[in-house]
Amino acid sequence: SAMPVSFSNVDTSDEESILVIPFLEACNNLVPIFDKLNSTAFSPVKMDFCGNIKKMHQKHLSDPEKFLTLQSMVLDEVQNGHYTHSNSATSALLWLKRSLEFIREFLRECSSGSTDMSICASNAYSRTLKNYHGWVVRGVFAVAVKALPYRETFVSHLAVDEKTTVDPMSPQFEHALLTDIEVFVQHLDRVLVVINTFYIKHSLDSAEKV
Ligand code: EIS
Repeated sequence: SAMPVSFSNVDTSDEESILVIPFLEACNNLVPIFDKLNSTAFSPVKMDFCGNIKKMHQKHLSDPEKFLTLQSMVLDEVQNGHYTHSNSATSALLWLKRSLEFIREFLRECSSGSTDMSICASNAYSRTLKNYHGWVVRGVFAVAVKALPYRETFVSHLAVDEKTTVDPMSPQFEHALLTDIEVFVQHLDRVLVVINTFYIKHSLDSAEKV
């Protein structure tokens, strides 16, 4: 298999209850990719992404039975008025969902022909995170995007089993990769639709820039 990560374990059959742990595990599975990119340009991105995961995990641990689902954590904060705090689980999930939207669009770009990773990332960025970034953070993105490796290097980082010798240039690997990306994007999209619908329903999204 070519992709290490999957949101296939995140059940959305009940739209009001996405379990916290499988969701955070799926997010955590993405982190080794940042490590393999092995560049200081990605460390602010990784810190932010991991910070969101950590905040949500802490909220869950504060009462694991009460906070079994993402929605229960957010609704608890909506009820006590804490959802606008920048330290809230509501804010952490808002930013996590935006990062995941970026990843979804990035993978769509990668599988739709373009082999230039910077172009893929810039197109994905314009459709997602850029709308919430002021010029300073847009500059951070511009630096990170220049540090992206060539496609062959990048896709070899997506290979699950490092012990198997993968030749990222082989047609077999390319085929497996595209299939796995498609499945990954389908599951991620399904989860994002539910979270987005929930955020819209409770007016929790915001157009404010950082
Ligand atoms: C939020 O950050 C916090 O997340 C949130 C709370 O503190 C809130 C308060 O306003 O701020 O300022 C951050 C924002 N986070 C807002 C920016 C950080 C640096 C972002 C740099 C630009 C993005 C570059 C994208 C990277 C391109 C290359 C990637 C190629 C693959 C497998 C790789 C996946 C990459 C995923 C990209 C994730 C981007 C994450 C940026 C999120 C962001 O914009 S709270 O914290 O509520 O938990 O307290």
